[in-house]
Amino acid sequence: MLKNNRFLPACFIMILSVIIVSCSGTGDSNSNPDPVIPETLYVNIIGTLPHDTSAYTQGFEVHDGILWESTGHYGFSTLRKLNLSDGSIIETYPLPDTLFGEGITIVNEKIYQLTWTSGLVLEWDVLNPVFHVSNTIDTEGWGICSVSSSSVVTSNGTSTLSFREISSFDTFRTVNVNIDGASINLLNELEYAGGYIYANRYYSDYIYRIEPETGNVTALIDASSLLSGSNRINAGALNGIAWDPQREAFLLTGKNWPSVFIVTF
Ligand SMILES: [Ca+2]
Repeated sequence: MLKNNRFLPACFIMILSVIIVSCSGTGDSNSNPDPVIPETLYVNIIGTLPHDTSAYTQGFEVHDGILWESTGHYGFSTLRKLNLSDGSIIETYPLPDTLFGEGITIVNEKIYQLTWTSGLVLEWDVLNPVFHVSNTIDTEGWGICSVSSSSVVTSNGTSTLSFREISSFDTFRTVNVNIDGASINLLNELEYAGGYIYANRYYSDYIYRIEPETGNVTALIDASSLLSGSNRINAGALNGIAWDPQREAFLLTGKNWPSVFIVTF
């Protein structure tokens, strides 16, 4: 018995070493040289606006005092021009029944609207919203945000964000969005503000704050408090982030939500 007990510490260290090696050797954790543990932030509601509950929100962006929204579903997809002060609809621009609207972003007075599976990128003039197909992409269109006057970032429901030239929509760089090395998939609506990309994740009440250079998630924003129990009944997933520079706040909504929430994190 005494002899066996002498081996217990050595055996314990060996087993522990095997466990540590097993955990650290899994998949993506080794592929990120500088993983980050994200902080958790919470939404602070400073106001609300009404939101059309028939709007299956896919894209949300503020530009020059106007709130622009893209909605989805075949036969119901639209681009919408909304009053930033009271949330009312100024104008609705329907898409053909064959197109399923997705994310939008605005660059150089042009609105770029993704479509889900058709690969078509629609370009609208801000002052005269009539669209034409400006480009195509070879993947599903989910979310989009502009990160400079010449480039945008798109999501396609995976963990990959694609950086694209606005002129061609060709991809010149990708990042894998991750938390401490583990990939985060189902990335949806996007927004670029303060040097970070903010992303909705489909079916999640969290917004992910992402470092554009690395794909590291640096903050998890818990937005689960936005909808009360009764308001959740017919509401879909959180999906709509727009930075409002005048209010210095984010506007958040979701698919078929009754409200737009004006929040800080
Ligand atoms: Ca957005």
